[in-house]
Amino acid sequence: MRYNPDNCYRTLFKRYEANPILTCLDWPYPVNSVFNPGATMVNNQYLLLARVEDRRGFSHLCAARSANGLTDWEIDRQPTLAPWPERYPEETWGIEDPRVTWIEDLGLWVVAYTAYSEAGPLVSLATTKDFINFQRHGPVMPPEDKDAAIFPVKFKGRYAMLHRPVPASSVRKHIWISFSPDLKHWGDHQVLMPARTGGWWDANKIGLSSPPLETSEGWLILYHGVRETVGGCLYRLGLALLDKEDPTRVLRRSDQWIFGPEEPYEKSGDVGNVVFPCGWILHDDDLSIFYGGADSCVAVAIASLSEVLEFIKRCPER
Ligand code: BMA
Repeated sequence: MRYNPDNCYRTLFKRYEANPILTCLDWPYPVNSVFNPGATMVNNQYLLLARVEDRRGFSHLCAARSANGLTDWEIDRQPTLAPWPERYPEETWGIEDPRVTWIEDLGLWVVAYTAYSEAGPLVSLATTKDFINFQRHGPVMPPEDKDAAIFPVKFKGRYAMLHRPVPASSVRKHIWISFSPDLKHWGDHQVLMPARTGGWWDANKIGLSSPPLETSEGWLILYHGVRETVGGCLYRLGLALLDKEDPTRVLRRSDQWIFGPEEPYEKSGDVGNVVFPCGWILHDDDLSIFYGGADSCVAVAIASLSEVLEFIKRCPER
């Protein structure tokens, strides 16, 4: 396959000039780092549910709210959702990387997060109606599995979830889709989008970034590809499009990454060369991704959704 310069992205997502928007210095209590936030709108405010790493190395989730999604963040004075290992032993080493989905049917947000158990990372769910009180639903995927998010609607009466299991017997780690009648019991597991092989930027290991976004063209998927190099891993982002009625069908997938570590706050930090969004918010035509930079801070980049859709429609069919 040839490289097609006509379909090179220029800059789809433009960084906010005052990035990063949140760091550990903004936190009302001592923490090591603040990154990989889930995102949603609550009462007309942007709400980021950030992963916050304490100085033991364990993470919890903490909410930050702002009217414009850029400045004047009000941060909860204490952890919003803290690991509860006494009751939920899978949370022994913390909870990480929340993806937040509003489920109209239930009148609830579902938070899919990584629980870091002694047996490895796994997927847990919690629901909330206010980001103050949460109901835990416990683990829904055994270890090792992470990068999960729920679709906001049901398909033929079933919820659907994207996630990324890690098989012991293969170096390749793909994005899977699974279905559930009740958010608790999951089945019909299948590979949705495989990691590529060889020299590709997204060879061997990929994972969902933000939750699937419903658009006029289908479900827009933002995912990360992890490239292993002699200098360490590079986390970059690609796009895909799924059929609106049948999310097991991948319609398009970008050959090129569309966003990668370029700025100092993305290239250096606790884990350098990482951009890692767990949420995005659409406002009119503005699509904002909220992402962790180098496992240390939170930043935002904004694209025009219509340009993103124009781009993905020019990407190869699957
Ligand atoms: C992944 C997750 C992310 C993290 C990334 C880079 O496996 O743990 O939370 O940002 O690695 O360290």
